[in-house]
Amino acid sequence: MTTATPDTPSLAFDGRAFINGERVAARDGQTFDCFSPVDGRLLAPVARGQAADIDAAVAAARAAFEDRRWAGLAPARRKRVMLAFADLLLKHADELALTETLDMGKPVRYARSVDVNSAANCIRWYGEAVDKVYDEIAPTPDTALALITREPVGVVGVIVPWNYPMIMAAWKIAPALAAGNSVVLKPSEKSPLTALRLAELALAAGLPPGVFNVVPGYGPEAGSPLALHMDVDCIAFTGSTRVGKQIHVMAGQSNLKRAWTELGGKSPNIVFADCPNLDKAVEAAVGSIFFNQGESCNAPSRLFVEASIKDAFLEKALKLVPQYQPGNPLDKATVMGAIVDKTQLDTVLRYIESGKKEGAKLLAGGEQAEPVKGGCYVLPTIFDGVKNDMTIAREEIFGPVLSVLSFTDAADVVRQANSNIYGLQAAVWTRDINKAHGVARALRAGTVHVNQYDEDDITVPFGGFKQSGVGRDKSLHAFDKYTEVKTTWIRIDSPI
Ligand code: TXE
Repeated sequence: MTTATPDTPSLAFDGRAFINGERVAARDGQTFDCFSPVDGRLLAPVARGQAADIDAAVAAARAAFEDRRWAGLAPARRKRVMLAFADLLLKHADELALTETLDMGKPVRYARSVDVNSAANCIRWYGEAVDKVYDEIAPTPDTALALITREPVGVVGVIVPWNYPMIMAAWKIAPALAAGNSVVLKPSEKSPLTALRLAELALAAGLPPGVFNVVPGYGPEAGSPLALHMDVDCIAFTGSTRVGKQIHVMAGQSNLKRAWTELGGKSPNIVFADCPNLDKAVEAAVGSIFFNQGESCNAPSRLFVEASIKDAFLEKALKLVPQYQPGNPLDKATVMGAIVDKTQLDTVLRYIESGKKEGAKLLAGGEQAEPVKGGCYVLPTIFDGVKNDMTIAREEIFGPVLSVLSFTDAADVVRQANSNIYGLQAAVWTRDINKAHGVARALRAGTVHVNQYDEDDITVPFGGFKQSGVGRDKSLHAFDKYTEVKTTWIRIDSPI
């Protein structure tokens, strides 16, 4: 199936699965149609993977792991393959960015500058780590040597969502592959196309067949068989808290595979009256909730502004809203694109209605838009007067909807911020160093930002407290998920 846009070349999408180094149809030949949220166009029929396809992919991954065709290579060689893989992403950057945009609706400028670059950088970073991370020797008595080594866990199942399809895949496959594992990846049924290309590029870079397999399909049909599989040693998941809980159950019901989950968020962004730079705080608050159409697990969706500066803050915020009007994601000037599909669009609109019904005050947006006919768009939306127990303050909306709340003092805002099931990220804006440290320490979140919300780097761990999940992506901490720690005792009968 090919598709063309006025200023881009036509693209042909291959929706077949990728198993053992080859493109294959689903075992029973079934497909599902992959549509673009940009304008509703059909992009490709995609293999509708089911248990039999997962079995085939896991068997290929297991065979590759057992004969050590990847883990057995010298670390310097594995590093070279991963660096070549990262280079190939950059070589195909325009194609990958356009595919991501058509598949899930984000503006092509960010698909190119953020998604492709971050995914390539992540693969390069873990590739570099392959021949730089050392194991340990325990401080035991002279009579023995105890080696503490990390070994690949085996076959890693990866299930990713649709909001950052390439980046989420890279955060998991890069450390898993760098540690010597084999991988079976199930992308979201809403955005399967770039993952399939990643597998082709990895093979072209020299990754042996069978080491990285991709099976597209629906969650219950392809995701569950992967999470339940008796020959999968680890399952790494990013998605909703609802399904994340099932992933841990499935791991327990089957072979007690290691289960790691990166789930939802309702991140509090706390602005005190002594915020050092109000304009910056406003830009960060507005820009970060509307980036990626609000479809980010770490979006600062609860904005707490100290009562004495709230009016001034909101006046500045409303002036920025017009910059975020949704536009055609294929247009390089667009900064807010399409919601991933009609189902998610309806979810976002339902939340907006609940905000109105429960008594929040709509300051901006609040309805669907149609910058491109047939696409899924919603206006950037701001609610003031939100109470922490309203649905729009409690639940993850995953759309461009900002809930503004107020507070009286540090103790009050920390209590409100923490009274939520999630604990992914948080931010605090103040020029008082004691308040910054005290509040940052009291916030139950995996990451806390102070006087900014934008810093991000592959060197820092990412993950949540509470129901935002278990485990950390990124940084060297990610190796904890994809390795087993082994102790080898060696007796030393010293002749001296
Ligand atoms: O997520 P799902 P959905 C949140 C966000 C969003 C909501 C629903 O609030 O509005 O979840 O999105 C696979 N066994 N996040 O429905 O269903 C599925 O095929 C195994 C936050 O897309 O969790 C996809 O590959 N796998 C989040 C992946 O799980 C199953 C990102 C995520 O889908 C499965 C996405 C099953 N039974 C949504 N059911 C974040 N943390 O960034 C589904 N899947």
